[in-house]
Amino acid sequence: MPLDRRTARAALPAVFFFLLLLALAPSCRSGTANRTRTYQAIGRIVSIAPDGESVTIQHEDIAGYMSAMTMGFPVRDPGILDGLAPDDRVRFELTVTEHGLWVSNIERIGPAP
Ligand SMILES: [Cu+2]
Repeated sequence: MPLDRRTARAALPAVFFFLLLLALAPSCRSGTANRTRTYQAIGRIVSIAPDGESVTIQHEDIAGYMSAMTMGFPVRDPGILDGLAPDDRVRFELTVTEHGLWVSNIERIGPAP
């Protein structure tokens, strides 16, 4: 009996370590598989693809993500470009995942200066 109790006590750290792994595993998995970030940006529409599935924007610096440049962005919902035209000054939201990036929201804030 005393021997069994000592064995059980010796096993406790291993049991706690195992429980700790169990507790951490799910958060690790969701942390790597579902890493979605969004960024708010300002820019000027240069052109809109005829199919409405991409928009080229001359954007200002996007803090923590990319510096100012002119580039094309995919759009997953072409409807968000309705009513927008080249030279519109826009505020837009960029969604970035490990599978790509796209404009997830965009609104006109005035004509280009
Ligand atoms: Cu860019």
